[in-house]
Amino acid sequence: MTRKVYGACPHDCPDTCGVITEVANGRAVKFYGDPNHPITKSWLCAKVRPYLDHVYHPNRLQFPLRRVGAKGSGQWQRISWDEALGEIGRRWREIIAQYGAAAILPYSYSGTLGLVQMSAASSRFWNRLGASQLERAICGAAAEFAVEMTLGARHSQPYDHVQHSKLVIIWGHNPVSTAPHFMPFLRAAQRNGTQVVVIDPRRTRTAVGADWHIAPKPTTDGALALGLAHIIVQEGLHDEEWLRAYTVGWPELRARLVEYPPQRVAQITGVAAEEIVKLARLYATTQPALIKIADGLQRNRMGGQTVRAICALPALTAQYGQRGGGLAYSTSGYLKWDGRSLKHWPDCPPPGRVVNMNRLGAALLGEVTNPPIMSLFVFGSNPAAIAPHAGKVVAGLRRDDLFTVVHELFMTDTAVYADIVLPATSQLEQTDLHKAYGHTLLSYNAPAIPPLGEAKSNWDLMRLLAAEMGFREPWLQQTPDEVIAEVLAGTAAINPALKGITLERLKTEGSVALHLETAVPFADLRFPTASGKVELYCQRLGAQELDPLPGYEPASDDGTDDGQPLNGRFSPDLALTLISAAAHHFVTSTFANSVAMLLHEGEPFIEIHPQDAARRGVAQGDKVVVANGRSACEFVAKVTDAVRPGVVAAPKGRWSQHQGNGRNVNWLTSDALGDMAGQSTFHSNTVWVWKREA
Ligand SMILES: Nc1nc2c(c(=O)[nH]1)N[C@H]1C(S)=C(S)[C@@H](COP(=O)(O)OP(=O)(O)OC[C@H]3O[C@@H](n4cnc5c(=O)[nH]c(N)nc54)[C@H](O)[C@@H]3O)O[C@H]1N2
Ligand SMILES: Nc1nc2c(c(=O)[nH]1)N[C@H]1C(S)=C(S)[C@@H](COP(=O)(O)OP(=O)(O)OC[C@H]3O[C@@H](n4cnc5c(=O)[nH]c(N)nc54)[C@H](O)[C@@H]3O)O[C@H]1N2
Ligand code: SF4
Ligand SMILES: [Mo]
Repeated sequence: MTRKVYGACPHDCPDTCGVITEVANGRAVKFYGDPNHPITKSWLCAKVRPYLDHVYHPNRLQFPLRRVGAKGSGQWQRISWDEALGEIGRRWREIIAQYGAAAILPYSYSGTLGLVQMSAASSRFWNRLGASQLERAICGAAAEFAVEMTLGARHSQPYDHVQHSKLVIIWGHNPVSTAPHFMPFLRAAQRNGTQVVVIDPRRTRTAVGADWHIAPKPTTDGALALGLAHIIVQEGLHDEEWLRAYTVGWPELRARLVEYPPQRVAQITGVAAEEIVKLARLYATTQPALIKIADGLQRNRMGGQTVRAICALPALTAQYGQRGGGLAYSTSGYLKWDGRSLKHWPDCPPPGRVVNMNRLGAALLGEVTNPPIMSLFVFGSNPAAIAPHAGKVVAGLRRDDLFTVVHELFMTDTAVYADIVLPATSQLEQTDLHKAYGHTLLSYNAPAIPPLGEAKSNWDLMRLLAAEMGFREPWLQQTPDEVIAEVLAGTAAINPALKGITLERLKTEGSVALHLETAVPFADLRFPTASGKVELYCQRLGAQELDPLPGYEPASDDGTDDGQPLNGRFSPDLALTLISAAAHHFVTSTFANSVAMLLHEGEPFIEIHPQDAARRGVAQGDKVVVANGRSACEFVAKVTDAVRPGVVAAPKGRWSQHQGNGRNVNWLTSDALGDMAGQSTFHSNTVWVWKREA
């Protein structure tokens, strides 16, 4: 007898696929895409198709472990859950007595994106405890902020509206790998004549399938956007009437555009002036025109302003509010969970101080004081592998006086340094509710199998921790379904998008579409900003001492470790810019311990342009050192013109424990913050490359 269980893919991906697990005798035997899901349409990506290998991976952690050797030595002793919780409670009570609860830092991110296992589990208990707050700025903080400041909300076209677009500019985004279910819609549109332009310093899988690939220097896209705007205005291709009616600050922006003639923009971006002119004309005369972005574009020091400048283009050409036109970024703004019912703020002590997750290493090493961080609790994230400046993160994790607990499915680069490791359930073993950032369906995930070994879900662990700390509030002890029901009810009271959507319906139907008045974002041309218009000039940015107009400034990394001199080790004219974008077969570091995925990805490699390789005496397949003031890592060179000269690329997500000298690409990345919202700056790091002598 097999049983079918409906669920949702929990991983950090805009598609949030509907999945079906077939279960026989308590074991999952088949796993596939839900044929009735309008986005998934029965197929899953290469990463998640063999999901049962992930769930039943021989290295799954199944029991609590206590460190017995030195930190990082890999010597463990199996303990019971009671012992583990007792030790955590005892250590925390000591820390709280001496330093206060803010000395405890929970660190979690996108292992799962569920309402219960991510959102409730990363807020309720920690708020009640009064722990430090984590500024969740590692991914798309600057773009989210820039879009909200400019347009008022993150609203985006459904994938299938691309059939109405005559032109699609995919800008610093690689959906073939990172939003795969958008691609069949795009390909269908292309067959009907839609033109596709990709703007990316790398010839990505997405760029290969485009009509035109433009490869600017990283971090210069803001100038490129302003250069396009310059030409559009100069040639009178803009819509003056629309700008006057629906924007704030058009005269000011217009004055600024004078600074961005094609020759100057060509110099900044490395894109030929003729190409810039051609793209401006194409964009302004081929409508509806859609600009599709994600977060890679803004993972640098100019990310916020870059997104602001791009947001101005659909305003110049009156593309907002058009079916198939405007900006496609994220659908997350349609449904924001009611903070009160989700997080229970009013029932908690005042929020603890905020620690930016991009500064984890620095924070552990003393940047954060009063109180210092004395305990770190990691779940749903692998900071030793995914946070910038990993050398600092690892040095922090090695601190003898830091009490570290890691709740994980696997012995990751982070878990290796824990004092206590707790086993976590996979999505097949837990209950959750998922909203997507690429579409507007809400999906219920029912548990298909019992937890492996003694694994517990994030939420069940939070319930146990709350009990251990003596917190008796019922909202800390709810079942997952009770959490979902409470948050749905609280959110429905303030957001009509949930009209008619109940837990019962979600449980029987699996996926339910949000109730939106129209699928076309900003169809009524009323923008939920302070002014009700597109804010080309944004007062609120000015108030934060940020440029209130979209602009561009050169902003490169110096490749140093917090400004420490490079001591002549690296010659400035041999510097390269390192991008570490999404790997096709991993989701950041998830699946990077799968033998099959590792075979697909091959050895840890760095892509380098033939000119740059020749200058350094590097040939195809050579072992190379990639270094800067922060660290030195080992890769194999892939010599290819898929990267533009001056740029090297090594995908994110590799585990350090699987790589050359035990250091993955994040040993090289900078923990400097971007121009807005504490954004990470992974895609614009200065490095030097040379051939490794045998
Ligand atoms: N297969 C796979 N899918 C994923 C992920 C994964 O790791 N693997 N990660 C998930 C996550 S966490 C996220 S946030 C999304 C991200 O989704 P994307 O934003 O699509 O992913 P990235 O690969 O980070 O960046 C996209 C592209 O930006 C380019 N880029 C970098 N710097 C610049 C620049 O300055 N200008 C321009 N024009 N382009 C630039 C990179 O070369 C890259 O090809 O994907 C999600 N989906
Ligand atoms: N160099 C470089 N680094 C980057 C980026 C980049 O572009 N370049 N991108 C950044 C971005 S956009 C993001 S979003 C981050 C993502 O970084 P993370 O949020 O850390 O994501 P993952 O690497 O997927 O690690 C998630 C971990 O959670 C575990 N996990 C999964 N489900 C559960 C669960 O239910 N409970 C518990 N306790 N654990 C679970 C998984 O086993 C995995 O080890 O990485 C960032 N790092
Ligand atoms: S990672 Fe994305 S494309 Fe793959 S199954 Fe999950 S939601 Fe679907
Ligand atoms: Mo992300």
